[in-house]
Amino acid sequence: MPRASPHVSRFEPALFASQGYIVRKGLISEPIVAHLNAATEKALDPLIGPVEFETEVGYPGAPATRDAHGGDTPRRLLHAYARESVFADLATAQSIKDTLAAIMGTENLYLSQNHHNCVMTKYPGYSSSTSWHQDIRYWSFDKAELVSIWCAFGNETRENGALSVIPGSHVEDVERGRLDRDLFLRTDLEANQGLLDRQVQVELDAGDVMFFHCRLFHAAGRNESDTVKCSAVFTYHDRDNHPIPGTRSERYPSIRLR
Ligand SMILES: O=C(O)CCC(=O)C(=O)O
Repeated sequence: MPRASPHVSRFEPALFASQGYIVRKGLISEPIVAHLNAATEKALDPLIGPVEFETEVGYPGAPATRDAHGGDTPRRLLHAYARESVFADLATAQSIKDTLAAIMGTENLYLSQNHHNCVMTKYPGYSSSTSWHQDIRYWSFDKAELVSIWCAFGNETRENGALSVIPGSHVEDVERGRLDRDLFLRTDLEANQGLLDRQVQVELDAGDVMFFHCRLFHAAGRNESDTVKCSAVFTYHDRDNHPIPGTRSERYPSIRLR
């Protein structure tokens, strides 16, 4: 039984169970956010790898090739945990751990180093939009029971490409045929309109952290503002939920949260 924590209200686990996400406002303090932004700026100019470029995902709006105008636009600064201690400290912060323990119902928590574990960068002009999907498409684990955090380093609005979510979609049974080849929700199908009608925009302020279930459908638009939007994303699982051997989810060992 997870211990009671001053960081978590008693309503949040129930809210997470029904919605598939919660937002903890101002969980990360202003000085830490300033430090996260400074470390991110340092990693962006000159660009420090490993990086995923917009061209690699090929989502709507992404430049077609690395030679194209904007082709060198980063989408993710990968391996955030290993970059600078400020990122590792965020990923393992007590307030994050307490919230995860409350909503996942366990103290035996592990941070995956495989996929996510990044700073998402969304650039004006060259960023892509991300269609409706569940993050479980990236993962190969015994159970579809992983939780990610999304920590905003600045304000996230519809204009600069904030996330939208479909509350409660993490418990929906969505047949394979309702998803496309790449496991995005097919917006052309009548069968999906009811789900899509439930979408809500999640606007965040700097230091807010969204916790979301790996089966929650979410999407995001392009950045139509004139400044880059940055946010850290980390994913956690419980000790008894193992990555499938030989898959990308098993490539690097998970880090135990102490
Ligand atoms: O900011 C975005 O475009 C959304 C990213 C996202 O949902 C993902 O990479 O799983």
